[in-house]
Amino acid sequence: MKKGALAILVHGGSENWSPLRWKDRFDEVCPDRRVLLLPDAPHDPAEVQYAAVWKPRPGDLAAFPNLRVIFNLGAGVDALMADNSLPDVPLVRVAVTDLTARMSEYVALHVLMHHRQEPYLRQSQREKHWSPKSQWAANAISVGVMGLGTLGADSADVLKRLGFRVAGWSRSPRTIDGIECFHGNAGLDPFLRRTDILVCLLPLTDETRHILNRALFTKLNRTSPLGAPVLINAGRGGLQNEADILQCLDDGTLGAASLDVYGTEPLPTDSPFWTHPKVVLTPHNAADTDPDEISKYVAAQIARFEAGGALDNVVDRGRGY
Ligand code: NDP
Ligand code: OXD
Repeated sequence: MKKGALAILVHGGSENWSPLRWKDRFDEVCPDRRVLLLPDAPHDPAEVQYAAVWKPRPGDLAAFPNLRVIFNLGAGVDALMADNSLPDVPLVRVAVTDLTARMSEYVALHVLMHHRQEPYLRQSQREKHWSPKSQWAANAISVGVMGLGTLGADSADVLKRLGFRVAGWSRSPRTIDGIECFHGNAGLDPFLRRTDILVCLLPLTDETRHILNRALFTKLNRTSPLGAPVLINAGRGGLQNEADILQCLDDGTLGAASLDVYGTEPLPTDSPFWTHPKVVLTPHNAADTDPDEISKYVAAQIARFEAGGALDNVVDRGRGY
């Protein structure tokens, strides 16, 4: 007998968010269940017990009266939390080794890129002229990671193993071997004061919206070997005040920025970020959600849940992440 249906609602735009690819993967890992690719698949809303979603339209999920669990197909749930009609059922997010490793690759790549002066060296290459500046050691650079959750803690560990002096900042106290841990409002200023490269891996919540602003940037270490502090944001665009970032790059408060996420995505063609000489952009692909891995993760969670087990990585709606 077929079990309760799984509805797929995916609105991504890039290749890994191809709805058909997700449908194929879920058909394979949930052979005993109807997998409905919405909005087009004919269905009775009452048959849907599970939803696997990425940026569904507000109100979409309220249509299913027998929904038991919502699986967000990414780590960040800010888009779902903004839906006032979100059904009051467990909301599970992605926290898997595959995604975590991808984010740590991105963070290591961009920290090393700024540390090793790659933008300057590539420019020199194009100009066919070397004039290398002195290269400091990794242990001369303090990296500060905002967010010490699944992604931040792993990135911090990878950076530590590369030799950087690493600190992290979280909401509640954390202890991580070899990482100087700060937390809460009281911990923010001392965390910023020692930071040469700021990596942001926070979730977007009411508390963190626009936290990356001029007032925060001015508190970063002004005596870094890099000359001026560097910002790397792979959390969410809503964490950053983009006008402040541009002004701070122009007046030297910031030396450079790597941005993966933006207030409006895709980044509008008239954004000054595209051509800014101190900015390195990526298209919100710091850590892609892999349909093969994540469909298996969701299917395993459903199987465990139906056998009476607990769901993993359930979002705390009060905290917003
Ligand atoms: P987690 O929920 O595991 O970790 C969140 C961390 O942020 C925790 O350490 C938490 O503190 C901290 N935090 C939350 N609110 C505050 C606050 N107000 N003050 C200080 N610290 C705070 O999330 P993940 O690590 O899995 O993911 C982080 C974010 O990365 C996602 O929400 C998403 O937005 C983004 N992301 C981006 C991707 C991309 O491709 N660009 C891909 C995947 C995720 P505490 O430890 O005390 O709870
Ligand atoms: C996520 C993302 O949250 O890809 O997983 O942004």
